[in-house]
Amino acid sequence: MKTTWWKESVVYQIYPRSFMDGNGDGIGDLSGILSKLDYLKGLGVDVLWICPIYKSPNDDNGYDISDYCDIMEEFGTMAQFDELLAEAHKRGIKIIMDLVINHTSDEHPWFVESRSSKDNPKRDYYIWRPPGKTGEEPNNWESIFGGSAWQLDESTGEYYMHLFSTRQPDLNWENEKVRRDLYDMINWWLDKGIDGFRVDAITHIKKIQALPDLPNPLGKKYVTSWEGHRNREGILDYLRELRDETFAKYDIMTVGEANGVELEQAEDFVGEKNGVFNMMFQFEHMSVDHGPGGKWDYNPDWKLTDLKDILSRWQNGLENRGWNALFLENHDVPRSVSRFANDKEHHAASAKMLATLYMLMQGTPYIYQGQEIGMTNVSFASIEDYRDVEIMNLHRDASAEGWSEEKILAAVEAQGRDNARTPMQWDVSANAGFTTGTPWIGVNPNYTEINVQAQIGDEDSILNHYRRLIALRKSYPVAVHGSYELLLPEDERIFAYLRRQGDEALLVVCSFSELITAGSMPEELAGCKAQLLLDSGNPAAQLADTGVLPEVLPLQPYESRVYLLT
Ligand code: TEU
Ligand code: CA
Repeated sequence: MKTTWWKESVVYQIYPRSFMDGNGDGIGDLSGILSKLDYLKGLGVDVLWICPIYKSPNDDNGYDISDYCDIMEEFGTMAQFDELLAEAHKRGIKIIMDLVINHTSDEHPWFVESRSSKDNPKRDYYIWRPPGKTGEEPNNWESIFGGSAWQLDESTGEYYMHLFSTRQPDLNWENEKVRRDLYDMINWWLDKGIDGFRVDAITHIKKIQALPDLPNPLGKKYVTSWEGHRNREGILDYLRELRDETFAKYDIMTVGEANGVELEQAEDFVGEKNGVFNMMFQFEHMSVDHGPGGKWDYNPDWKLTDLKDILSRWQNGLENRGWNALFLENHDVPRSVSRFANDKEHHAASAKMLATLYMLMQGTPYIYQGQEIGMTNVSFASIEDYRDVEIMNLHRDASAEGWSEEKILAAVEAQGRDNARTPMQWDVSANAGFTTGTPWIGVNPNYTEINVQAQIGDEDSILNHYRRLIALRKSYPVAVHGSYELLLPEDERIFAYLRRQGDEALLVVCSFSELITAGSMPEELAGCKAQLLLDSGNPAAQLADTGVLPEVLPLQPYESRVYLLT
């Protein structure tokens, strides 16, 4: 029986390595997660998405899997996973796992066999090609993490494809045996009773078969290769097969990481009738602050109207057709309060406002660990302090191109993935209460001010604001199911929208301004009966709450308000 519990759910994303260390070795683990289940229950979330915990040599922190059916040693044992699942279920919390099936680790037995000889039965599990005439790579595709997408394997003299790190060889989805083996593994996990999957990098599984060189107008050594492998023709055949052989047989939730899928095509991916996932992550709003040079070219002068356009297009576009996955953060992007608002003078107001903005849109909200306390970007002193393989590669390539160390550090500080991977800030004790040992990556020094302990008992905190937002979604179905209408589309300071269902409407008003700002309400709304359901802790707003929506709302810097209009 198909149900849609996932529409009413709020998901909390855990990056296990940085969440909570249970045994003092400096690395977060399963016993750490177990010890925080009551915290998560108290926050009110329904589902945990746990980033990869499978056996892995950790070239990309678990996204390089060497055994899909075993647990990474640093994280614990399968018995501990079973206990975690049972304890979560006892509390009414579901668990979805990360499903990484575009590639494996180079230590996966399939790859070890595959590279052993050209006629090994597993050779065709991966994508092998002979070198070009002068020994060069089979084509000019660039890896998503920089450098060539091909690695020469000395022993057989051929190259294998890796769209991510050299230690993440891409599986060959053209090979039916590969697909069968993956489906068996997926069903093995589903039979264990997990509640679904977040499906990693899934739009890259289909490569253009000829593997052609791509246009290279700038004469670079390797060229951005999306055209060759992102959401290519034929991918839906594989995705539908995947759905039918696995997901469709269970009452679970699935969310695809769907880089490169445009709204026009979203119905194929998440359509109510024939979609392959329940919902998907689209990433358009994650490049709103990218300059012409792309991700590493941060543009602090990004425009609020661009953000409104993107989010509103997806809100309206999927209405009655599919379902949105709502997010401002994950383990691959900078912290939202540092990126989209003011993490210094207006830290708390900013974090609450951003929460209000996205959690009340139509879709299923995802909270990334630490977001609920307003964790910020980190600024490490040297490149040595960073751990991410993508950052290491950037350092290698950008240095070779002549970037100064300062320029590289500034780029990493603004956009690097390690911003999201510093340890969770639990309390004011050493290492933010994350570990009694030496953490695998430095703790953000601002943990003495920004931490769970400081916020949990403070009614006015960011953490309690998140709790109230989650509760609000549960008490007002309009917050989950209502239609979405953008207000004040041209305004560069205020993001406001309406949600409507039947006679009920929610009005959400969020200021992105550093200054006190007058928010002029649309004529048809001014004078409506309005009850202030939530504000970001501005006593003036509460005093002025007369039960009627004023024509002009005087908003404090980064203030947000939610009104129920009847
Ligand atoms: O990411 C896939 C992806 O295409 C991007 O989000 C990419 O990580 C980003 O552009 C680089 O900054 C997924 C995972 O979320 C990521 O952590 C993994 O590294 C990647 O797949 C490989 O498994
Ligand atoms: Ca540990």
